[in-house]
Amino acid sequence: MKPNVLKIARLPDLLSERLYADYQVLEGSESGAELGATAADIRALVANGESRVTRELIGRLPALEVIVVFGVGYDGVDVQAAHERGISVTHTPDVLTDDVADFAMTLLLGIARRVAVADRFVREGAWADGPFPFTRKVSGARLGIVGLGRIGSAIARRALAFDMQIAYCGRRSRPVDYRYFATVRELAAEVDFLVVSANGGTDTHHLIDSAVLEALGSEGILVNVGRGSVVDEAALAKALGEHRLLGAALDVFEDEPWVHPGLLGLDNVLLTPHMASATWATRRAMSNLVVANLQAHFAGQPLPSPVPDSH
Ligand code: 8YV
Repeated sequence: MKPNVLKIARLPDLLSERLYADYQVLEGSESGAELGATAADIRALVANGESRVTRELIGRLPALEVIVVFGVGYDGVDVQAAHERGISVTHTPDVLTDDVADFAMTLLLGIARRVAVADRFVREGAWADGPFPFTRKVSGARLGIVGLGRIGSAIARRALAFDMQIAYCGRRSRPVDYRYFATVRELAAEVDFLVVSANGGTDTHHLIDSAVLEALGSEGILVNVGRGSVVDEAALAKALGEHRLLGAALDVFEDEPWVHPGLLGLDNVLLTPHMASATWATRRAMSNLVVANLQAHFAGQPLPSPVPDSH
């Protein structure tokens, strides 16, 4: 008999098709309220990086054995509640690192050189009336990275090719040549570009607040490819609207797909729909890793990419 799997997130068709082929798939919501008696037989839950898997949902699933996340971030999953019950949690690290780092540089260059605004300028015929205003130089500028994990380190490697001077902040200093700051505020005061590649969760909630934006200053640019919750979006919209910040480029938002209305009318902000890892190759690799984790679990084999106990 095929094991029962609960799917609570939108997943690429190529992954959904494989799940439907190998498992008895039920589609449900993050509350699980609609499941009724079917909840009793669910052995695996498939979510994505944005999903909320709460203690309540886990509590509704008495036979749950494994939670499989399609994404590297699992800040929405109550890992402690899962581990207390002996439920494993897996995610998809490494396979998306290059794409997210590539996209961070895309956003950084795109907002500094105002590519989206320049595109509109050409399309709207404004060029004939005069040249496009000058933009912000990237090569050689100072870059601050918030969260020097796998993705932050990959961003730093790319930025070195642009001769950027790299600094970072995080929970601890690492054995790297980049300058370390203990707080994000000190880091922001010393850089031209601040790139967020930090995890979400209570530790990093609104880490980028109005004080950090003020430290970054009116010549500073913010880029976020981590989690929307790390940035206080209302404070950011206000700072950008009052030109107390030069620009921001965001791929992630506090309440996706809702975007703070204060950001939508501004041309010093570049907005993309949480697409940093969304290339064909990487979504295929993430899908393969989800399938590999499920197969290993049901075969009693070690999981390829489990979430560690304390994170
Ligand atoms: C999403 C992400 O998971 O990996 C992560 O943590 O945020 C993304 O890759 C992806 O959008 C799937 O929903």
